[in-house]
Amino acid sequence: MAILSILEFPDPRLRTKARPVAVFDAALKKLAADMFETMYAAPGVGLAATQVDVHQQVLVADMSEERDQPLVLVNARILERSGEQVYQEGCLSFPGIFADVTRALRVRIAAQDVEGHAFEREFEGPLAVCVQHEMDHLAGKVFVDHLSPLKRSLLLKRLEKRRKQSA
Ligand code: K1U
Ligand code: ZN
Repeated sequence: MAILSILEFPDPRLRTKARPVAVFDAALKKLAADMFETMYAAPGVGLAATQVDVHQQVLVADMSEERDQPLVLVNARILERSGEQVYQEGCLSFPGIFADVTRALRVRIAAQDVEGHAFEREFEGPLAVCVQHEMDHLAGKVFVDHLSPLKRSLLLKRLEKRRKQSA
């Protein structure tokens, strides 16, 4: 396994739309394993392939306390969304920046596992937030795109300031 480097905003590669996975081979299993290792090391609770400069529809997540409930979704699509929630989100591509984002409370997803087996699953609460956040990455979208222009520019200034301080 390997720890991959994570693209940081405003890297234009974060705007790439991921392609569906067509081949379920050993390379895909290695990508998922490397993404888990990268996510746990960061540390993070989710990671999209886009963030490690791989433009295929693969995301991983684990929001459990014990970090023992790994989830991989390949070619995920939202079948239904319901309700609304506001959750304070972070993003490994925006280190040190957090913002309240409004998203669906519940999503029903159709996806495949790394073997190519199709399944459907409903997510609710924080895990539903994480899945939607990662699916946004795969569509070339980032969490600050959900904010007002004023809030977004304040956060981006904060990100710039943090970068200057740590340079
Ligand atoms: O996609 C990413 O950049 C990962 C991101 C996922 C996410 C977090 C919160 C809400 C929605 C999506 C992160 O993991 S940021 C880091 C983080 O939230 C965290 C890290 C360690 C412990 C607990 C949380
Ligand atoms: Zn993110």
